[in-house]
Amino acid sequence: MRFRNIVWVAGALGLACEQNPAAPSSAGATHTYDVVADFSTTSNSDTSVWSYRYQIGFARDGNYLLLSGYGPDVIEQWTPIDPGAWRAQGYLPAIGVNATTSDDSIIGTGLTWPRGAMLVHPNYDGLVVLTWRSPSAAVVTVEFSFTSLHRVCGDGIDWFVEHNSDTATMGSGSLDPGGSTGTRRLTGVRVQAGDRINFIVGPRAGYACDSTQLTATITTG
Ligand SMILES: [Ca+2]
Repeated sequence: MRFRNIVWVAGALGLACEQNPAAPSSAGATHTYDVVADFSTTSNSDTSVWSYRYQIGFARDGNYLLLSGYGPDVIEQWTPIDPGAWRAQGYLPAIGVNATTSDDSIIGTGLTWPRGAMLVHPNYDGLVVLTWRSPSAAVVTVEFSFTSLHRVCGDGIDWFVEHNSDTATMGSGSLDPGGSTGTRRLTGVRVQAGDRINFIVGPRAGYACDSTQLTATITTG
C-alpha cells in the first residue's frame, strides 16, 4: 500500500509557475501580512496570525485542525534539498515555503517547487487550509492567487476563499492542471478581532498531482 502511494503521487507532482505577485504597498498606518514573508516553521496555534490547517472531509464549517508537525516529507524525495512543510503524519496534507537557495523537485515527476514559493497539497480525504486570524477589527484588502503546479497529470483542484466559513465564501472555483486564478483582490472586507480568512484547496476528485502554489496578502488600514 505504501509503495502504491509513492508511485501514484510521484506520477502526479508537477511543474512551476508564476512568482509571488508584489504585495500591496504599505502607506501610513497600513500593515501588510504576507503568507510567504511571515511564514513560520515553529509557530502554529489557534492564536497565530497565520496558521496551517486541514479538514478531514469536505465540510467548510470553519472548524479546521492544526497541522501537527513541521518537517521533511517522509514519502517523497525532494532534491537537492527537502524544503520541509507543516504536515500530517509526515506527508499530506502539507503547507510549506521553499526557503532554500534553489528550486526543488521530485525527480521523475516533473514537479518543481519554486524557491520562495508557498506550496500546499491536500490529502485524498479532505481540505488543506491556510488561515489568517485578524488581530483586531479592521477593514482589509485581500489579495491571493492559486496556481496548479502540475501541468501534465491529475484532475486539478478546487479552491475557496472564505470569511470564517462557507457561509461567507468570498471566492471559489476549480483549476485544471497547470491552471491559475491569477492575482485577485477583494477590497472593503470588514473583520472583527479573531475573525479568520481561510484559503482552501481541495482535491477536486483524485489527490494526485495537487501541489498548488498559494499567494496571499492581507492589508489593513
Ligand atoms: Ca486533484
